Amino acid sequence: MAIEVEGTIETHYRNCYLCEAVCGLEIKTADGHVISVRGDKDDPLSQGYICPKGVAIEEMYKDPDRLQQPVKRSGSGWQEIGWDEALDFAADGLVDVQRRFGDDAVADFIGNAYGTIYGIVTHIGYLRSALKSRNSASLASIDHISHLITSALMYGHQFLLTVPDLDRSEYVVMAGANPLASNGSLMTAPGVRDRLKALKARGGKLVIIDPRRTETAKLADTHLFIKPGTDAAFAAAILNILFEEGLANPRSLAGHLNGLDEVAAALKAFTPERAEAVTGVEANSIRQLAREFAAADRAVWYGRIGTCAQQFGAVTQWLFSLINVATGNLDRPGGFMWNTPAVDIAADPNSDPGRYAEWRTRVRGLPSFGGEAPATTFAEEMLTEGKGQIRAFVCIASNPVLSFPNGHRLDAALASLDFMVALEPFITATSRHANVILPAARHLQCDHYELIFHSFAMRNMAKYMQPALPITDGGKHDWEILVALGERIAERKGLPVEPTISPAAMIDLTLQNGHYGKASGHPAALTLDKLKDHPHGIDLGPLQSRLPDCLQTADKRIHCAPPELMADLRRLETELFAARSSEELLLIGRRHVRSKNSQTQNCQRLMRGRNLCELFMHPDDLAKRQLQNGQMVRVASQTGEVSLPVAATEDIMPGVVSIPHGFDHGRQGVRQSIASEHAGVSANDLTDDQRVDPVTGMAVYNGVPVTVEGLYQAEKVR
Ligand SMILES: Nc1nc2c(c(=O)[nH]1)N[C@H]1C(S)=C(S)[C@@H](COP(=O)(O)OP(=O)(O)OC[C@H]3O[C@@H](n4cnc5c(=O)[nH]c(N)nc54)[C@H](O)[C@@H]3O)O[C@H]1N2
Ligand SMILES: Nc1nc2c(c(=O)[nH]1)N[C@H]1C(S)=C(S)[C@@H](COP(=O)(O)OP(=O)(O)OC[C@H]3O[C@@H](n4cnc5c(=O)[nH]c(N)nc54)[C@H](O)[C@@H]3O)O[C@H]1N2
Ligand code: SF4
Ligand SMILES: [Mo]
Repeated sequence: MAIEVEGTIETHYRNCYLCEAVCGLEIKTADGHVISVRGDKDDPLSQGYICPKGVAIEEMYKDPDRLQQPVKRSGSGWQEIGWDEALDFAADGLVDVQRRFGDDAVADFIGNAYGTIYGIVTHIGYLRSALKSRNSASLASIDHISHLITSALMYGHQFLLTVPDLDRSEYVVMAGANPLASNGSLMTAPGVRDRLKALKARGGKLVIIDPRRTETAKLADTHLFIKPGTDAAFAAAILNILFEEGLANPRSLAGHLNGLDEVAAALKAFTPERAEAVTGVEANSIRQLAREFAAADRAVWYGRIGTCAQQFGAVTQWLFSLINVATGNLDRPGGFMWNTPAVDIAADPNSDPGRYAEWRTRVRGLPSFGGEAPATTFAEEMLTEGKGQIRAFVCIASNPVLSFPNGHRLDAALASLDFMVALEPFITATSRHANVILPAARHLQCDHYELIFHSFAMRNMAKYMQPALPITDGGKHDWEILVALGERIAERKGLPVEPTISPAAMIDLTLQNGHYGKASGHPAALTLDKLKDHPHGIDLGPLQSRLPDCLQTADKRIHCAPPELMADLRRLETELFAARSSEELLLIGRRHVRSKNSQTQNCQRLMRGRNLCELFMHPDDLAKRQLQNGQMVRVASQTGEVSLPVAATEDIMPGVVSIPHGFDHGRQGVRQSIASEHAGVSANDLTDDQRVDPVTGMAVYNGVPVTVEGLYQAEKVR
């Protein structure tokens, strides 16, 4: 059992829900309150590790700004209403818009928080099958679609996502990732600092490619500054060297590949000298890295948000995967590997393998992917009149006004809608536009199976968590809200109301039939009941090689040269290698241990200390503009401008500036009191929804041209 009773104090084992590391927590509760949170030393993956955000869960649990029940917006402000009334009102509003303007007039979006709310993953389809709108989108196009499309086109399924097997690697290259701040992404590696230190202790090497000398770069053996947005040129040059110097050796992969020669031929023009001119990395450093990587025993080349959320995100992730393929490091211990999840979404025959460009969006003609539209099209689809215009929106577990590129345009678009519903526990910069807000019960009141993040873990793992605290106030789970809303919409539209089962029951069935399930004959014989008896989670061993069985391409081979990505090499030639002004500053993002997207700024404990929302800039760039450290500056881009203090640092490349995202909770109507006091500005008032990776519609958060000018001196703002 998950609960050991010690007097009135109960101990619960859960996972932290604030980042992808999903650290195991030991939570003590008494009389309906959390009294302590610490790392669970018996969690097989995190082994007691916890960061400051994990500890802050205690304060976040009792946040007084959190909505206790649904609220409806009226002329005189927000009014608390009962669940039945709220759900009827939401369904009426959405169906009314669909009756008047067609099904596609209602859009939906599921954002970041869904990764740690498994019931949204299991039951989002219930709402969508009632809405029947093609304007459905998810986090993919603002987070990881470049990775999904690479897996879909190369391996046959978007969820065949590969992870760096850090714990067994001898040579790790990380580009566009700063796991010491983020704790890792598409790489569930709690306590990553210790894992990287262990790599070095066993004689391994860590190489970081990043326009900023990050916390992770400071730990690395080699750090290469790269000009933002140019990683595709860098990776193409690496592959070119591997092919030209005869260093390519796919080893045991050789029999499973299609098209590698075609890639080699297409990359001939991408020499290290040309890459140097574009990336700012010396040709000799590129050569040395290619040779060392090829010579290393068990190496992995990994890229994350900095190389995904940029103009050539898809091509970059594809080339990175090919570097692993060409050196025989795919599916190899210590290389780029697939997890073998206990609940394997890629193995579900009903899952979308990542169908590409089945249709194109109305206004800009961007391709659909996996049945979804790129979320970066939503503002224009809301603002552009005509048949198919979006006029209502269901926003789930997300704060897109602060997270989408060109957030202030989306802000205006949301204000223009006929109707909006938010599944969200706060009145945020986004949900303030809703007609009705449906707040789910707190994470700690919900059961949870670690469906998404254990699929990217450094070991195969299964963990089910029972609620730590009961739902006392008539609250609902997100999945119950999705079902209740879906049912009401279906009834109103005269569609059949489908029966459903709980997320836990679904997981139980899939577990039993999965890789380690009772039905498979695996000795672990997993069932949900068995997981309930192991509250710290069950360790299912190190990552295993899965080729060729896991492949879902028709010919069961790895497609190295997907035409959709090969075609984009031409854009690389024409756009990336075109001459650029050396005077422009390029904006990139940044993450800090003390903040998580827009979710943690209402927590006093995390907001104490130095202001995080500063512009990082190289001292030479300050001097050129006669700016002083700490001074207020105005940063302007093609889409907007923001004013914030500048912090001089030699850790950032000259010509590059950085602002973290998720700030600016000071807007009128936001009810997050601590966050509003420390408002800061939104980096996404500078990013541009019109400047996306055209292959996928992926948002470009990194490499945004901006100008910076001084406002007034530091004394006046401090
Ligand atoms: N400039 C710039 N912009 C970026 C990025 C960047 O690097 N730079 N990164 C991008 C990335 S990778 C991401 S993932 C996105 C994140 O973008 P979003 O999807 O907006 O994620 P969050 O800001 O984390 O907001 C999550 C919301 O979920 C709500 N929430 C919390 N718990 C629950 C719950 O139990 N149920 C429900 N229904 N809701 C809940 C929170 O209150 C919050 O409003 O931002 C993107 N935007
Ligand atoms: N503390 C904390 N942890 C988080 C989050 C958070 O907000 N705070 N967010 C979570 C989410 S939603 C995600 S998706 C993950 C992301 O996890 P990571 O991918 O590790 O995210 P970042 O820490 O933003 O690191 C991105 C790095 O890319 C660099 N970069 C920017 N542009 C370029 C470029 O053009 N080329 C190269 N090579 N590098 C570039 C940046 O300088 C930065 O160091 O983190 C998760 N964990
Ligand atoms: S590293 Fe991430 S999952 Fe672990 S305690 Fe911190 S916020 Fe939570
Ligand atoms: Mo993300």
